[in-house]
Amino acid sequence: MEKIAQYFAIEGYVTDVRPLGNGLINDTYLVSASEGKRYVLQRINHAIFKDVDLLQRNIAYVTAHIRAKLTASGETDVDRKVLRLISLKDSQSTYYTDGKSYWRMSAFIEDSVTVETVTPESSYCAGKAFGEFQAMLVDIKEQIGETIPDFHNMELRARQLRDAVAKDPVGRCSEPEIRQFLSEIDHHIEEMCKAERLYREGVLPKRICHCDTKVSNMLFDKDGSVLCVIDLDTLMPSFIFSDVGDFLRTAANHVAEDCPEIDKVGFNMDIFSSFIKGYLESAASFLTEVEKENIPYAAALFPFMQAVRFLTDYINGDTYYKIAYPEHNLVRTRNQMALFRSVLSHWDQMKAIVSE
Ligand code: GN1
Ligand code: MG
Repeated sequence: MEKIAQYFAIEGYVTDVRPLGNGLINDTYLVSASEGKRYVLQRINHAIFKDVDLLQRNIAYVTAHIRAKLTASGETDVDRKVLRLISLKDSQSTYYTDGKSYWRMSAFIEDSVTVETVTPESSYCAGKAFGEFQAMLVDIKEQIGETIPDFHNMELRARQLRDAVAKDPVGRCSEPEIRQFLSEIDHHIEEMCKAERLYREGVLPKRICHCDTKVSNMLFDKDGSVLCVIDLDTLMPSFIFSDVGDFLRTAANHVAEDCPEIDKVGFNMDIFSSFIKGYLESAASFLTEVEKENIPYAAALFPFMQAVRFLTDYINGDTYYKIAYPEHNLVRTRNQMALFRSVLSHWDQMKAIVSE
């Protein structure tokens, strides 16, 4: 890895490389260099992100666009508010490949922290930050492609679950608990595919979204404000529900997405209301009525979709998400289904908060 890091245009030479973060898809390392600068080196999961060229182009376009906007608005701390890709020493390319693995590097953002839980204050800041992020991208001219086609398409996720059940490659579908989950999912599947229907009817737009706004993909400053959103692989056209929903799925859950103590799982309405306040303040300029009135739906959709994805992976024999123990994906499914039920129980309250 030291050798790979040296291919990038870093200042000085590499003095240390160590694992960083807890992403479920890519492998991430923190690189220290002799001139005191630090960098993030990532091996891109090429089995999942098949078009690395498109992926890196998306990130380059979006970060350049945001950088220009921040600079124009007089921002003085631009380097801590948007990622900076480091290109190779001997070319303009923003990734290195040996034909098997794909690597990229960005500048490490100093004095930033990641958190697993948020306070209502930082949730408000996160809401504002996502609204601003989407608002800044409303006028981007470059074509941003889908790095994973139909990534947050609930109809596709439902189909993938059905396919997994039909194949049942490791014989997990006969477990009574799995049968129960499948029937509960079936009960809600039609209402949860609402976004695709609204899109087909032409009343719901796609916008450039981050599509992986879980709390651990945000860098916070020491005072709790949001510095920057990281993990930009899934930047793509999607419904705004993606960013609202995935943030709430992780931030408003009382526990982590893989906490096995299911009785502790629940949806925190203080986090919901402060996030929505921040988000509606900064996104008001472009949101439509249909988008706004479906915010409670977004809050329900994401735990549901994530449960479907974890369950699909469990049935498939754990081929997609990194797992730390054999039942990890099952525990994650239990957790996300419990969160989904908790969100549904707050429906009227959520509607009241949004309209207020
Ligand atoms: C994955 O890469 P990471 O760990 O930030 C996944 C998300 C899921 C999340 C669940 C490309 O995100 O969609 O919501 O795990 N990313 C991809 O923790 O599938
Ligand atoms: Mg991540």
